[in-house]
Amino acid sequence: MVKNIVEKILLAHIVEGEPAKGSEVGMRIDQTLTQDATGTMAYLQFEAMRIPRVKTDLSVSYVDHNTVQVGFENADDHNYLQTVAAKHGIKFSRPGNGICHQVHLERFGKPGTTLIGSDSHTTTGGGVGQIAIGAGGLDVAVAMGGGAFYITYPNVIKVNLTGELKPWVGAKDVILKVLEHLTTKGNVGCMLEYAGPGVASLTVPERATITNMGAETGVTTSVFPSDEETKKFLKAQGREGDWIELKADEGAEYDRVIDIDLSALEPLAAMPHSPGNIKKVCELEAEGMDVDQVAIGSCTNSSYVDLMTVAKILKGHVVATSVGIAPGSKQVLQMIAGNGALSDLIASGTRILESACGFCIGNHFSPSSKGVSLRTNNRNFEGRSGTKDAQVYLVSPETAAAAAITGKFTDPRKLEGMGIKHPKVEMPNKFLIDDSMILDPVSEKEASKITVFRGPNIGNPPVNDPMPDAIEGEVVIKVEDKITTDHIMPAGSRLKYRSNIEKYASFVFEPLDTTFPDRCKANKQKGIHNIIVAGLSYGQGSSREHAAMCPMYLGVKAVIAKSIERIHMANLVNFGILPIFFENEADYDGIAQGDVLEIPDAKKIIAKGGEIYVENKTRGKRYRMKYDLSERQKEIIFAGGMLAYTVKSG
Ligand code: MIC
Ligand code: SF4
Repeated sequence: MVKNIVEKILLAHIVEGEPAKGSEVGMRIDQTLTQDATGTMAYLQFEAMRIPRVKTDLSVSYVDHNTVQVGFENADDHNYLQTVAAKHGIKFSRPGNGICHQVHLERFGKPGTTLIGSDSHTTTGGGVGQIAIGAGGLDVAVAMGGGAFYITYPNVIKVNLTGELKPWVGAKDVILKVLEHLTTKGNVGCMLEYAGPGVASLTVPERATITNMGAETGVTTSVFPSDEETKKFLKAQGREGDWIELKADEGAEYDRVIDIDLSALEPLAAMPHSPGNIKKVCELEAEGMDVDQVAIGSCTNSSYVDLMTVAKILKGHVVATSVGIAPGSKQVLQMIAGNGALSDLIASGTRILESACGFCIGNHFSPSSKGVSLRTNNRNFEGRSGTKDAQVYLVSPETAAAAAITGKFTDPRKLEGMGIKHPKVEMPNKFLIDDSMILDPVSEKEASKITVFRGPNIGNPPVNDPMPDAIEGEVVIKVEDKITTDHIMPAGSRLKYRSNIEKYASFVFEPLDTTFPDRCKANKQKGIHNIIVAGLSYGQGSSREHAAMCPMYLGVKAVIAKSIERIHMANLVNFGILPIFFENEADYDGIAQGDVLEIPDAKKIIAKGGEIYVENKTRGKRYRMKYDLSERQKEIIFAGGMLAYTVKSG
């Protein structure tokens, strides 16, 4: 059979279900990764499964999100993560070693394998030819225990690349172009496969920028072939032995093809407040906009070549605005320190930030009020930067550096006219390899000697009751289209409560309605079910399972939406919240916050696969609904969530 790359990797890993487009398949997972903000819950859930040692080929726990801090919470979490990793066979990447996706690509990503991670940008691994997928922490815990990971067998979209990038145009501009084609909604259940003669001209770190931000389209993941460039990268990382060739067979089929001519691309930007809001940088320049802040880094654009490019552009200039740079990993930071580029950056007045997520997750370096911030990361959701009215634009390192010099939105191609030549930075033939910040776990024999550290911030994962026969309750909130997990469960200054669900739950929907948690709690006490009504693409963005776990803790029993994004949908199921959809989207308009809704016999009907209706008791209306749940997912919801289900089914 003639196969594309996605099919090749998936077919070699499917352990359950039929590989038919749209149906659920379970796949074997070779590698897992977690980061600290989602990791504590993932490991608490793993511990609850009572499996002594991970069963994957490789599991790595990274600390990169909650690093800067006031108070004891983050440091306590780090201690928990380090000890739990040592005990259960997991490698531990210490704080300071870098952002999980950057470090994983450098040191562990392996073509032809499967990786899931409790972070939506795990897709970065596609740059090295992995099927790498973001998932909720509980799914990662199950995979660490040797369980399958379930996805919808995908439609595969081929992104056919021709030509070569012109100077001043970067990999970021490629993915922004893809976002212009695909937008941020309507791509659930698809995977992107890059192909065509243009692929060979992109290095692995450039490919990883593209697969990283593919997450913003809502596809399950994106993958590049594994070719001579991949071999070159792995060799430079001292891992040539991990290389295999991976290419689509001649005549392989795809569900859709998107053509992108790299030579025709121009510098692009994603405008506030969505990564899919694309405009040409030259048009924004024409508006004469002042830039208040530039932030360079994040898992999208913080590779060695990215930072060297910026350093060369800034060399000999003093920045005209506030500029922060966060190198993606210790490897990158040490290399630019060793060759003098860091010194050039410091001389230019840039503020050197830690090798961590930092500004991207909004836990420091927030812009000024209404400030225009140009950032090289992947998300510009409203308020995510920590400043509610900031205007965040997502751009390439080249465009960010141009603004750093001029203090205005500037097409980087204009720098030539200012005497700044395009710096052609090559990927090094040898990276600086030093894994001393990655701790190995102790042997199985020694594991009993390790005591897992639990600070006062670490609570037990909450448990849910089995699903009630009927759902009857109040619409506690009605939200619009494209509500992100940053709206549902804000990060930034609230991040340090990720391990303390009782506390963190008091911030659910904080950016939209601060009364939400108290209203939910009052209903819960009275035995009234809480119901969320949402528009299109509900739960976009991150993989944080807290966006399902905390609403569950507050007594939310159902989300009624026009559509729900993949990872959030899986998280709702994992925490026993029923996701159902309007058969007729116009019915959304007829429901208001405060309405009393009933889904009679919900459990019985869903078990049988029958037709389901929501009755609006307040308005005397009845709406036809649909659901898309596999038999496995139904069982999980009936049990009250994955933890209860896993324990029940042994
Ligand atoms: C993000 O970029 O939104 C995060 C923070 O990395 C999240 C994970 C989290 O919320 O902890 C993600 O992308 O999944
Ligand atoms: Fe960290 Fe930002 Fe990447 Fe999320 S998107 S993993 S917060 S750098």
